[in-house]
Formats: sequence, structure tokens, C-alpha cells
Amino acid sequence: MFNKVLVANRGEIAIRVMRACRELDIATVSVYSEADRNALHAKYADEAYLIGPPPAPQSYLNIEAILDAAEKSRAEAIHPGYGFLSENPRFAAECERHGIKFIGPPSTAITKMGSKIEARRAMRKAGVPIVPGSTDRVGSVEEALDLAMGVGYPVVIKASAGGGGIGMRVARSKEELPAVLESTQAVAKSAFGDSTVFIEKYFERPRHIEFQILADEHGRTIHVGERECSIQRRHQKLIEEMPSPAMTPELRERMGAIAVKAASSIGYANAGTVEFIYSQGEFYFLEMNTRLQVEHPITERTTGLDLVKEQLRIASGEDLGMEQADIRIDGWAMECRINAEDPLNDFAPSPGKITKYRSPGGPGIRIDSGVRMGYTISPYYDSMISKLVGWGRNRQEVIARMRRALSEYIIRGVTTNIPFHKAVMRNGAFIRGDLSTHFIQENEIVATIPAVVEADRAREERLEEIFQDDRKVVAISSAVSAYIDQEKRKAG
Ligand code: MV4
Repeated sequence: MFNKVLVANRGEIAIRVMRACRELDIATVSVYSEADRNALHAKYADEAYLIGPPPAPQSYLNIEAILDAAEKSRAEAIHPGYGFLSENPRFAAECERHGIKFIGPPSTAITKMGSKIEARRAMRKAGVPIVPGSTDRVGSVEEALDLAMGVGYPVVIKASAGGGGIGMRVARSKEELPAVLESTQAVAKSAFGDSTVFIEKYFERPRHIEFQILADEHGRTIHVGERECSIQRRHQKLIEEMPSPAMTPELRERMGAIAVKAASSIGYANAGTVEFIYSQGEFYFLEMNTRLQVEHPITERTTGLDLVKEQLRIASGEDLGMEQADIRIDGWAMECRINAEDPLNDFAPSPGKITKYRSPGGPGIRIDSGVRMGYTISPYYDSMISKLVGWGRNRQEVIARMRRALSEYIIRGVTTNIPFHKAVMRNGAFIRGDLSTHFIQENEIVATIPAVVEADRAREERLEEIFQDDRKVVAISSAVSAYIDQEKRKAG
């Protein structure tokens, strides 16, 4: 096992990774930008290195500065977290070139899955079902019209260098197709510097179901179950759960086996996620995320695994100490992403200083967070405050726990999406498990927020009174220390 690991990330995920390191007795190194001098992740680590100014391209995306910190600290390995450099094949390759282990898959696997066209080709060859459409670039309107005729409208044009929903546009008829093709190519060119696009049949109301896989560096690959991530807005996931309400043991076995095949066919190692679209009993490969994901805790809660520890063990060359038959799913887990954003103002970001902060606890509740009272959420980075993760023996119990925990959560100074989560946890379609990627609009969740907030108001106000007492304590203790200082000065 490694003696020292650098975490090339910030916020809750940097702390999450360092917690696993500490449990394994691995020394930790963090990197931080000028905006994060007082951030928890910088303080949690055994050593911390300033890597640049607040904008990410000059700090958390600055490969040279990060490798420099790794060399200065003599870290043996780098964990990239999610986002930032986690799916950058050049970074993975540079780490290896410097003799530093990249805690993730081989750079070749990142490159292959980074090109959506190449991924589709590789998956077709491996016998993984892909969404009907092209496995070559679509170069002309004629080609696009031909392909669309073959799969039937609506179709979606996607950027090969895209992913996560960026650079995709839907054409509903042959009349629309030429303009959609042209605009997607233009967006792809400006966003990714590569205008290559492909075409797929478009599914109107799919579910998004992904499978977590683990692969060691000796050829063993297993899946550790699925996650349902249908509740999202503009490709930002907001609520995830495991198991999926759509899952059966039989379907899990079939989809899981396909996910394992997808990963092992490209020589994958470490943790990864195979995303599927699921519609009317059929499922198709969408993309593979070659990193640890934000929503990994729900898998941890239902399988009992520590996925970051597994990543560290795999990267240090150990065998997966388990096989498929060892994986058991216990109960039901859900995650609400608590963001500094205003659901009543089109989810506009709401950065600023957190003036009061009290997070829930109690049975079945886990909070992963990088903030605290007095902390300022910077406009430079994403607006996630924490992940509220709940567990229950069944879906009904976890929903009740999430409601209870959401009503205990006090965050002031910034506007949060807690009211949105409360509204979802009270929604009939959600409670029935009737989910799709259009869940939020279809169920008019935002319109139900005011009533849900009102219902919790009295309890929240009672809880909030404790902060008045806190403030008195702070005032008294600073008066006392001022008096002591004054007496000391008098005494010389
Ligand atoms: C699709 C699709 C429907 N049909 N592809 C968005 C994220 C990226 N992974 C691919 N995405 C989609 N691809 C076809 N052929 C619908 C989506 C999609 C979606 C997928 C997963 C999670 C949320 C989504 C929200 C809107 C659209």
C-alpha cells in the first residue's frame, strides 16, 4: 500500500478520499487555490500546497503545479476525485511518466471512453447493446438523413468529444435535421475543438441507470450494483438512489454482466461507471465514466464497501479480494445533493457566506461535506454544499428518513435547494417510484415548494433558536478573552 497520497481536488470529495487514506494509515497531501486557503480540505491534509489563483485552469486544472506538489511532497500516488483532471488522459499519462501512480484507469481506457464514437465501436464489437445509430462520424446532411430514416425520428445528434449531456441536440423531423446537425457541429467545435458528431435514436422518456464496476489490475472485474439517477436538471443530477425502483434481480444480473463486459473489453482497471439508458424493458450503453462518481456513497451504504479504499487497494496492485457472488445489497439508499442554488429562481447559483450551519445526523444518515459555519461558497467552483445520504431497510423507510433529515438541516446565509428536495420527498410519483429524466418538469415539483416549506416552518424556527444561544456564547467568550488580554498587558 502507498505511504503518501496527493488528492488533486477540493471540497467534500477531497475530504472523502483523505478519510479513506487516514483509515489505511496513508499520509495525505492536499492542493489548494488562493480561494481555498481556509477550506477544510486544505486543513485536513497532513501537508498542503498552494497551486495557484482561484480560476480552476490556473489551479485545480494546472497539471504542472499539481505534479510539482506531488514531487515536492514525495507522494507516491495521486487521487483525482471527480471533475477537474479526473478524466484527462494526458494527466493520467503524465502522472505515470513522473513515476506517480494515477489512482484510476489506464490513460488508454480514458481516451477510448472519451471519444463517444470510439466507445460505441468498442462496445458493439464487445457485444454490448448500444443505442441504434451511427458508429462513424456523420459528415453530411445526406448521411444524417439516411441514418435517421434507418432508426426513425426523433433522433439526437451528439458530439463525439462530448458527454454528460453537453453537445447533444434533438431533431424531431427530417425538416429539422439539417439545422440541428449544423448547430451541434458548431457547438462541438467551440466547446471541444472537435466538430465530430454522430447520430442516435432519441428516447423520449428514459430512465438513467448506471452500474458501478470495480476491476483490479490482474483481470478481475465485478459490478457492485446499479444506481438510478433519473432525477436531474440540465444534466445535473439532484437525487440518486440504489437500488433502482425499476430493477429486478434478473435484470440486475443481465445489465451487470453487460457492464462487466463493457469494462473488461477495454482493459479497464479501478472504479468506473457504465451508464445505460433504460426504456420499456430495453437497455442500451450510453457512456462510461472513468472516475469515482459524486453519488458513490449510496453504493457504499447498500453494499457495505468503501469504494475509495477499494480504489487505493487496486491502484497499489492488490487483487480484488471478492467475487461477484460476494456482493450483497442491503436495504435502500438515497442521496440528495444540497446545492447553494435557488430552486424558486430557476436554480440560479447562490454563492456567499454560510452564517449558520447545522447538519442532521441520527439513524441512517451520512453527510459528506466540505463546508462549515462561516465558510464562504466561492463562485469559482461548483455550488454543492454537501451530500445528504440516507439509508433504510426499504424505500419507504429511507424516504421518511430523508424527510426527517431535510427538516433538521439548517443552512443560512445562502439560498439552498433543500426545499426542492423536501418537495420531491413528498411527491406522489416519486413515492411510487415513477421516475424518468423529465421527472422535475412532468411533476411540476417547483410549484409545490412553497407549501412544503410552510409545513416545516414552525419546527424549523424552534430549531433555529439554538443559534441565538450560540451567538451569546461567542460574545461572552470574546469579552472574556479581551479582558484577559487587557490584564496581561497591564501586568507587562
Ligand atoms: C440520450 C437520451 C435519449 N436518447 N441519448 C444525457 C447525458 C448523456 N450521458 C446522454 N444523455 C442522454 N442521451 C439518446 N439516444 C437522453 C439523455 C438524457 C439524459 C441521460 C441521462 C441522464 C439524464 C438525462 C437527461 C436528459 C437527456
